[in-house]
Amino acid sequence: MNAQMETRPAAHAGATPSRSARLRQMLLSEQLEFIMEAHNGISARIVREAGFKGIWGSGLTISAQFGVRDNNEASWTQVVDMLEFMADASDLPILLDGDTGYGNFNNMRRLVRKLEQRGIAGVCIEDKQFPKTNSFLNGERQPLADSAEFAGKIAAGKDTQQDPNFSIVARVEALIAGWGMDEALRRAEAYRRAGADAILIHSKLSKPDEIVTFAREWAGRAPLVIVPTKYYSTPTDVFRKAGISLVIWANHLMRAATAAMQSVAREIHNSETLVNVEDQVASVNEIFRLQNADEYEAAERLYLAAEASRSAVVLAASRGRGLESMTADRPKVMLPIAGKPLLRWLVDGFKKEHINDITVVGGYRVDAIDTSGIKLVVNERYAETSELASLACALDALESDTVIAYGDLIFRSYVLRGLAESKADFSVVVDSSPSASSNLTVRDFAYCSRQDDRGLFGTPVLLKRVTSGKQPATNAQEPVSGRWIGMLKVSRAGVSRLKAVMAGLRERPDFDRLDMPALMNALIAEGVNIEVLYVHGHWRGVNDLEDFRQAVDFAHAQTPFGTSGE
Ligand code: SPV
Ligand code: MG
Repeated sequence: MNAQMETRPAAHAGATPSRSARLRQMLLSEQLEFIMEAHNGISARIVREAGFKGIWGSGLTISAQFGVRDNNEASWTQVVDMLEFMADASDLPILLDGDTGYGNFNNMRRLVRKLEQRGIAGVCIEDKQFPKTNSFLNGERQPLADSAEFAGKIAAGKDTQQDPNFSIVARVEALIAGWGMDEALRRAEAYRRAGADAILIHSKLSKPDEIVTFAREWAGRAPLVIVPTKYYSTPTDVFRKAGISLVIWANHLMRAATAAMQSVAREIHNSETLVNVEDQVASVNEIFRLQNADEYEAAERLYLAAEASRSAVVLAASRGRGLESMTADRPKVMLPIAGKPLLRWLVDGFKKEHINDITVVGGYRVDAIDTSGIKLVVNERYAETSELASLACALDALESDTVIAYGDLIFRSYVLRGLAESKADFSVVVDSSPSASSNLTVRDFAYCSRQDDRGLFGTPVLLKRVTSGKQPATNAQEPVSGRWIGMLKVSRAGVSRLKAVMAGLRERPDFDRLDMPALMNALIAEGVNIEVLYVHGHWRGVNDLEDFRQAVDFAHAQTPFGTSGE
């Protein structure tokens, strides 16, 4: 009526044997083997790291970690869900303590199917009645199952399993319930005949006498499994000599954790400080390690590369010429605009575009810069240097897609989004609105390969040069195309080119005076294409009091309900 008892694990040559094959091998091996209790994912991993070859999915300790009794108070699906975490956390074979099989032969069939689906290597069922009680609680009062009915349950399980190596261990409770040795042997033989792969003979005596006698009478008819919780002081060699196959250390991680938790909880409660326990508990890093946090980081680098590697450099070292009256105690980027500092507008804008790695180069009153959410580097020589000296302070850390921006910008979000999404190695935003280039007090005029006729959609436009200082007299041959707004995007591939050009510029005696236009012009001179994204307004830079006033108006227009602007 049942499937033939497998005697050889079906392992594939060369491959690691399956979990079920490994458990079967432990049952069949000549030497005494050991498995250790686990009750959740982390304890399963700890069992593996200690060197054990298998796990006991203890009914007692899985119940206990849920905070319920070992009386089938946790449902069998809750147990199986926990086993899945345990199997994921450790590649060891798990032998589930399946209590009574959670019902009759039919429940057993479903249990075996579900355990196989979740990679569990075997199940042990005991010949008591559902719902069971732990064997060490009033054992004599516990009714045993009818042995024929229980044999049918074993057979049903064996007939259901798909994997020939899945093991069913039959646990004999006759000694626990006080039914005597003969009944124990009779039941064990009935279960062996029904197809059990091994017999667990349980005893609650403090000496191993019962199990040694049983093993002698049993005489190796099938592998024997024991749980020496009560006869713990027995030298392990006694089990070896008795011919036991597998020892289950059934509850010791739960008991160890419980003692440690009680003592630490008490200590922290009483002392109202962590200082006394810090060296006695596992470090947070150890918990991360057991959770395999490193693997997550590696996967993040692999799969979130595009998102994770966007960065920005913000040039914010200057006090701000023309704004001296407002910048005695702070750099320009910390001036409040509609309720928050200029720099925060910029940082928030970057974060909205998933640019989270933001390096701000400070200089003047760097102490006043709000550093939340940014990395701050300092251009110590800010007073006698210009923009490229500040950029150089952040250059070494650059390796991903990077937006280099002036610190005094506010803009509509599409302006940055377009730049961040540009596929070109180098790209800039140029404002082609007439007002942008008509103010001759400003700087950074851009000359491009085509003027913005606002119908350029899809046609690439390249930057030819950018002038710092005042706009030269209008030249009919080369009209100004607009104003560079102060944002340069460099792709990951372009970063090494940028570094090489910067290295060349650093050789120049006037490096300390060079600004961003000088960098872009040097890139162009080296044959680099800088793509232009035209916008038509929708941004403000703050260079003087008038800019500041306009930026405040602009910022108010960007806030949903028009903040007070304080
Ligand atoms: C368990 O670990 O849940 C067991 C072993 O069944 S014992 O608690 O000894 O019954
Ligand atoms: Mg149990």
